[in-house]
Amino acid sequence: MPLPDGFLWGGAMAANQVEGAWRAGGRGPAVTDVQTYKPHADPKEYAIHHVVTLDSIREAMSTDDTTYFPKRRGIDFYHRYPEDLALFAEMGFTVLRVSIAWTRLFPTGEETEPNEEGVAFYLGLFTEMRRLGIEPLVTLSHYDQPLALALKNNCWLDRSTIALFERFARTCFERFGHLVRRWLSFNEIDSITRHPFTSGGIVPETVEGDLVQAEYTALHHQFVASASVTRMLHEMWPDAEMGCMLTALTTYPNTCHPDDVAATQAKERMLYLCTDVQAAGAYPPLALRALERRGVTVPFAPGDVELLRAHTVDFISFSYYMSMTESVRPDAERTPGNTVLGVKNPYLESSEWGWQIDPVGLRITLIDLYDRYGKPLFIVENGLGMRDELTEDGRIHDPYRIDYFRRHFTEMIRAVDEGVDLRGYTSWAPIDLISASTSQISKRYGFIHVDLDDLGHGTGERRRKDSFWWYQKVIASNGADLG
Ligand code: BGP
Repeated sequence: MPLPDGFLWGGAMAANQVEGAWRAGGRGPAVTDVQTYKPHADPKEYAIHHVVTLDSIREAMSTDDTTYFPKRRGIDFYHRYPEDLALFAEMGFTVLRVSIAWTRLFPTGEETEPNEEGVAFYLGLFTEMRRLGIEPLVTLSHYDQPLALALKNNCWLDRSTIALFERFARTCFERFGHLVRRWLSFNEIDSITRHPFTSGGIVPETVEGDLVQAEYTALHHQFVASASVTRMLHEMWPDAEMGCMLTALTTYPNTCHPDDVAATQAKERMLYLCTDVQAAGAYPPLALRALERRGVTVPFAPGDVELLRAHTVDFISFSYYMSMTESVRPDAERTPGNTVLGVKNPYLESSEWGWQIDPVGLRITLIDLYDRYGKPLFIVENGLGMRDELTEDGRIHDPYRIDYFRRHFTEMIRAVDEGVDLRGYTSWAPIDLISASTSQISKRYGFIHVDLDDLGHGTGERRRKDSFWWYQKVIASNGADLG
């Protein structure tokens, strides 16, 4: 069965992983600016670059170095976006997911008026996208919390950040709302419990008391902020839509032993907590009890429960790269995934970075989420990070990437055929960019190659890979031709 007419095809990226120009145009420092690249890190080390200390932050901010701070330079999308957008349009994109860097608009997060140079940049970006027939799908918060807030009060740990985020969101809706109709509040909002600095601006060593409590306190503040800006968007732009965004860490029992099944059930409950709150409007009782048993108290303020219930999202988006298993055996072999360490599934292949490739898992995830919430879905990240080789004649043959997408699209279409309401798909990523967890570019995701190495050497030249032409054909056929 073909995908519905109007199904949106495109790609996804994040400001902190592509823009570069970290001090241009009045941008203030973000937490991603202090994430270093450790050239000899074992590729299977995951999330190593999310770990910071006050000393490492101070040391990072004492230098303008961009060699070992790859997110400061990205792929220079800030200056090169017209060329990149033209390449995306050549593939036939009808949607492109990007994020707005909070500190381009509010350099410390606390200014009362936005930085007009930052506003002008995004106005230019979204206007050009619309000119090319590409709908912007915009993430408000994609890992680049204001560093000033992190150092001042641990950012999202402090409830005062909600009002600052509301000011940022209101500015975005006022200045870009005529160009952007689909928004996402927080990228992988669940990830704050895995890397609190990147997702919440929390510097672990400065947290008094239990770090897990701090993570869930900050997560609650983000839930409140998400519901608040959802209400704001609907008031300002009644036809616009707000989505939540989940890391779909699809997990199977490692064996049919009831203990493995029970452990998987308990894990899945916490994996769905964020969509339960943002899409269904409340913390499920069993999740609250699980938090309580962990010694975590959710800091509800008067009005929070009513706000969360009244202002749920219009659609659910998620990232899906891999799946994993859960086992009660302490000696079970583990392998990295997307900022997680899961028990290895013996039936699946792994990428060089250890992520287990599971196309059927995408269908399982789509059906699970639609079954659970009955809201429209949007796949906003899916892709394969691999090392690509340039041939003598400057070509990049990436059959492994075509195979990954072909198998995932096949399962995605099967899920739609089973009745899932899927609105669109943006691959991660349409163009090579800086990896979130390792700050490498050598972990290449794109249909477009960027001539840069992990330390920033190269021309930055863009080259179409074989997968570029394949994806162009897939989009032209609305998914019917995956050959
Ligand atoms: C997700 C992030 C993206 C992207 C992706 C790939 O967690 O939302 O920003 O980075 O993971 O992971 P990585 O870049 O670590 O390979």
